[in-house]
Amino acid sequence: MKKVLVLNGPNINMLGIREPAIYGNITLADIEKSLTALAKELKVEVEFFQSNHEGEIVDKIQNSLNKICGIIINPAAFTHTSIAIRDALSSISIPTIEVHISNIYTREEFRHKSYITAVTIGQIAGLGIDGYLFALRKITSLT
Ligand code: CA2
Repeated sequence: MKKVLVLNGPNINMLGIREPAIYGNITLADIEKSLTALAKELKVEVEFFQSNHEGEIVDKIQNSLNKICGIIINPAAFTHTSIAIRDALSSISIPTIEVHISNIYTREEFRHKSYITAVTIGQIAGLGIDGYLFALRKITSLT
């Protein structure tokens, strides 16, 4: 069965626990539960990985080679800083979609820049959990 990797970056484990004004009450467990249900419908396997450490995310991307057919990534704050994650995605060339829960373009200016989008198929921002679900549908249809 095809396998999609869902990668979440720093502090996403805190969703729903703090700052519900920006990210709502949804938790990472809720996101993973919804994706698991959709994956069943789409007949695709999903693997989840969340880390607060840039190097661990780079390692996970590198280790995906020949095991994973698509990546959904919310790099969180590393979106705006990480050339290392961008280079890792670029080096493996597995189809990737970038997701953000919030609309990063209506927030602080430092969030407007993504180092990641240029090495992805595209970016979804501001649609909450639905962004992850649409990304799974899209990546499954492409691979
Ligand atoms: O909107 C998104 O999905 C973000 O990737 C979320 C990141 C943020 O740094 C990006 O600019 C946009 C933050 C992840 C969650 O951070 C929390 C902060 C406080 C309380 C709970 C979560």
